[in-house]
Amino acid sequence: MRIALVAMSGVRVRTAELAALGVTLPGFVRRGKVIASLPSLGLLTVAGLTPRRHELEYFEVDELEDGSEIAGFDLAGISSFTARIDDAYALADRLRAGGTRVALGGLHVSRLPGEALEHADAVVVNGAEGAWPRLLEDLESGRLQRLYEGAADRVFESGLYATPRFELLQGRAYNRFTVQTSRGCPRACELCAASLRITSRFNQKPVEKVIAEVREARRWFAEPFLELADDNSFIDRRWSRDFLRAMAREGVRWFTETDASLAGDPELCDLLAASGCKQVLIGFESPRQRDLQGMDPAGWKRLQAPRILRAVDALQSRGVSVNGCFVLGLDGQTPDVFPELLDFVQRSGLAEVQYTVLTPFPGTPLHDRLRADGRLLHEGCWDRCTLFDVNFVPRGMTVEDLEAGLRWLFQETYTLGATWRRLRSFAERQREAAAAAADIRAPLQAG
Ligand code: B12
Repeated sequence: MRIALVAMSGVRVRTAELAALGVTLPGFVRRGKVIASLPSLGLLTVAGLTPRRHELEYFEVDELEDGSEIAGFDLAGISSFTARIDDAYALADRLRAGGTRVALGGLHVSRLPGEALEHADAVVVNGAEGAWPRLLEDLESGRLQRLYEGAADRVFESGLYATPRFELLQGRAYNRFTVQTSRGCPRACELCAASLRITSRFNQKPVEKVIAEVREARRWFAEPFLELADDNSFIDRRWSRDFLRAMAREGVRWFTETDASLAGDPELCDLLAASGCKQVLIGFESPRQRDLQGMDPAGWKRLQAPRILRAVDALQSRGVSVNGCFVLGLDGQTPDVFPELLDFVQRSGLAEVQYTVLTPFPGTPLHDRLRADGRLLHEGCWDRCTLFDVNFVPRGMTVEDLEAGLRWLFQETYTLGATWRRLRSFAERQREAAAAAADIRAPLQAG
């Protein structure tokens, strides 16, 4: 069969004032460009699970005029997050009208398969592992089912998992690629739409498998920057040490998402710096404990709040920059949060900062709670799930306060001067830390 794999790429913001700010503020534009240039690891994984007798082609939706380029295919597999699911459905409708069968997969449709089935011949929920090969067999033999349930557990085990097919990206201008080392996060924060919602437990890939994938990807990219497509990379400390030692030998520059707990482990921080890790993104959510009430079942994030400055320092003093993420619109927040947060960010020395709006993604406990309380503004308007558009009634301020506060924070934080000051101050620390990291790396590379 000829199969098209279509990634719903690009990042969108709906609110006009924010979209306008997005193209004028240097610090914002810079980050936007960086993140917009990632291929879809979900689809490359789907490709890996496709028997070689089938012919595959990879498309980024933003490179298409109207979808008519996807012609002569027996099947189109479309992957989308929530923010662009409406575009995915519209494309699926067009393709089906033209006679192409369509299968939809990914985080959004895994939560709402009924909605997705209105636009697809088949929907895959959970991971493609354990489902996609069956779907292809059924389609070939004329017995395509409507719903396929993929594995939600042990996804990385042989027999279920397949290495992503990075070679499909050949000839494309990506400067970054992703590799996944784990799926899920046990913290289970109320707002998080990450993959624990499609996995029944935390899944960890063996270190050798990760390194084999990094090497495979590097065959197709000249000087690549690696992003780990994880929800929280360093949950398992023994695995983390082995992984970081192995990465030090690969000589790759890389980035990942983690929680703040690794900062309390000096050996892990040293290994992180020596491993080539350039930046970690940490969802601190708020520096104020009162904002974090009920964030996660164990109250873990709340306990971390007073330790943020120490955590940032532990990592940045070793030359690993921290991208600190903060959420606005939490129930404990009143309008005084905006100046307080700005003051905190300025004192923190954070090299990068990201502010997002509390967002009720489908399938999250947050979505269900806000819905039950009648606090959702435009229910089912998924194109508002951008992390920047307000789609709920905040408790401690008005919607207008929240929107204005967010814009004000952007204007204060992402000017050329402020961005430059943050990066320059981190660059100094990075220079100071370089020698220490090299000393730790040398024996690891020799061994
Ligand atoms: C890398 C990443 C990005 C990259 C994506 C690059 C790309 N082209 O895919 C970039 C930086 C561009 C990005 C952008 C955004 N992201 Co993002 N991102 C991630 C991250 C960290 C990893 C995604 C990943 O590669 N996972 C690994 C793959 C293997 O998993 P997967 O995609 O789920 O695919 C598996 C299954 O879902 C299924 N599957 C997926 N697609 C298909 C298709 C078919 C046909 C089949 C059969 C199966 C199938 O099979 C795959 C293998 O098992 C996730 C966190 C996470 N846990 O996923 C957040 C995450 C996906 N992002 C999120 C968000 C909110 C965004 C933005 C809206 C933020 C913004 N405004 O900038 C945008 C949305 C852009 C858009 N076009 O919609 C949310 C999404 C929540 C949601 N329900 O939509 C997540 C979950 C983070 C979070 N915790 O909230 N992101």
